[in-house]
Amino acid sequence: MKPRVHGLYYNPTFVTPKEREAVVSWLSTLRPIWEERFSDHNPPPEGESQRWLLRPVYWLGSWQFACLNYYCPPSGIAHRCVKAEPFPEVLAQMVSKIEIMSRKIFMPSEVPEGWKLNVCLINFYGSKIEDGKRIDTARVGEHKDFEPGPVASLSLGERALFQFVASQKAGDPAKVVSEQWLDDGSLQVFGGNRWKKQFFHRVQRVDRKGGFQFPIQVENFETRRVNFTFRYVPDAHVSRYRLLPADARSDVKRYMLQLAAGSKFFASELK
Ligand SMILES: O=C(O)CCC(=O)C(=O)O
Repeated sequence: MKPRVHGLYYNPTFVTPKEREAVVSWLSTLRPIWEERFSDHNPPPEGESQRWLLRPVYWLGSWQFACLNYYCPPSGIAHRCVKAEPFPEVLAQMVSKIEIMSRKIFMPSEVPEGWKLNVCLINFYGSKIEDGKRIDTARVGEHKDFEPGPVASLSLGERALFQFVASQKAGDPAKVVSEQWLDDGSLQVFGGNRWKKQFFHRVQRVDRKGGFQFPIQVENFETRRVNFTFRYVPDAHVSRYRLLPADARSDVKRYMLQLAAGSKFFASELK
């Protein structure tokens, strides 16, 4: 893997053709869901309104439902990560390699005790089809990933323009401090203060030139890129659905039911 600067690594050809084939075939068995940002017990704050996320998602390891708010230690840890399915073998093997590599690349102080890549957010990028029209939703606004330690990102499909940005004073556009086109089959790993804590990151746009399309089971959506971000959440911060407080259980029940329709794991969590 080629270091660009300390804490930011990119390998354009990390995924082998055999791994890629296995991942794409496994992806076609998933039923990603669309989530709404808020819920009955977590309504939109003053000045904001309910909204759908821009894209369908699937989480492995533990699920961070948007309406329970995302994992954000040290204050936002309770009841935000709900036990989800384990990684399929092909991802588990790639993750083991990434963990070994990351431990060599990062300084010990940048890798928290107990760190392992035990959570994965799978984002599906493409176009929503509404009334016969295609609406491109392939982007992510600037944000930070608050899970501790390095984050690893695997990309499949159309290349995406990924940027780290520094926030400016109110009203000024964010300043781009680093950018990288993330190619089909690539791995990006970022960690340390600068890339995790100081700067935000975003996906500015996703190309169309490669002609990629994934047969994903989501109605009214065409997927041209899939991204996997692997993160670390301590096991002690992951709740079983049945042990969530009643309000949280009620807010996410509809998603659990949708997931249960396509997953034995979620069906058994609901029993
Ligand atoms: O799609 C990507 O490359 C990045 C996704 C991302 O920023 C995230 O999942 O936090």
